Amino acid sequence: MTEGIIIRGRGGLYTALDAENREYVLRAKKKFRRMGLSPLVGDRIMFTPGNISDEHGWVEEIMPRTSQCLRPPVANVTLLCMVVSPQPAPDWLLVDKLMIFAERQNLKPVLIVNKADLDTEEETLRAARKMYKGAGLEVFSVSARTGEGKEALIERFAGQMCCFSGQSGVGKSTLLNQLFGLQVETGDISQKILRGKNTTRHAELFRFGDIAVIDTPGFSLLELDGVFDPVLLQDYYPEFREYKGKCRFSPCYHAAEPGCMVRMDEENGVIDHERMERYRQILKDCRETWRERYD
Ligand SMILES: Nc1nc2c(ncn2[C@@H]2O[C@H](COP(=O)(O)OP(=O)(O)OP(=O)(O)O)[C@@H](O)[C@H]2O)c(=O)[nH]1
Ligand SMILES: [Mg+2]
Ligand SMILES: [Zn+2]
Repeated sequence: MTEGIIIRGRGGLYTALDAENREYVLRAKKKFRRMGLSPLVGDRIMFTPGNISDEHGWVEEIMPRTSQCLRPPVANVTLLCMVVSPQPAPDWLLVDKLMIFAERQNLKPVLIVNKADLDTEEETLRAARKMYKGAGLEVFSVSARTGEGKEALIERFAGQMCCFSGQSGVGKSTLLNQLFGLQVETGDISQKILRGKNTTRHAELFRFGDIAVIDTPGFSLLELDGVFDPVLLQDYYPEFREYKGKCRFSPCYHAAEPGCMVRMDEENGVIDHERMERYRQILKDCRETWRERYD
């Protein structure tokens, strides 16, 4: 058996790379279906290559996953690269949700503000830095068009399994091309509604030395994965940690309770107001899902 990593999968056919970057077409053994398991892009596997005359070989084993994402469905990501741009305008609620997801999966999130060439006043970059400073989020500025800022990214990606994630049209595929000299298909942006056109249709992994990057289809709606007790939500906000046990009520949801230290610091401008507004929105949704969990 050979060791490999799945780089793409479509219609029950998977492509894997071996250590020498040779590609193999595989199918999953029946036992995986019984186990309720299907191979994902990013999975480390053991496989049998199949003979010359065979159309495909077989995925024999899937190694335990260190993390698993559902949207997009990929495995073993270590660095969740959330990409935003000035155009299409950033959806910060989506970024917040991705961060919650990253915390729940123990992934490291980083924010990439792309299209620096269009962000002439650095408006998007400054907004990002301001809102996510408290959370300690790393923020990178880059232009996939000019290549400005790409060295810092390549340095950060060393040894990581990166997953590009974000709205359609922010330039995930263009960035991949710029960073690694690829020619992945990219699309333009609808000038009328300033939105991407969902050019990338499937997750695909690319490997360069010790860096792996997964390009994924853009999306605009994200449901938080799974149902969880709303009281846990605050644990996924790194900036709330130092307030644990300091509010008058315990637990405190930092929403409308009197004597809440987080809200006090929000009023003092220590905690970002916009991020808090979105937190309250997410908390509300989270409570609804929790209430309806037995329906
Ligand atoms: N000015 C400028 N345009 C960029 C930059 N990066 C990407 N674009 C443009 O943005 C558009 C969308 O780029 P894509 O790379 O297809 O975007 P994507 O995020 O992969 O989109 P989906 O695959 O639909 O999720 C293209 O017209 C790119 O040329 C950049 O840094 N500056
Ligand atoms: Mg794309
Ligand atoms: Zn509180």
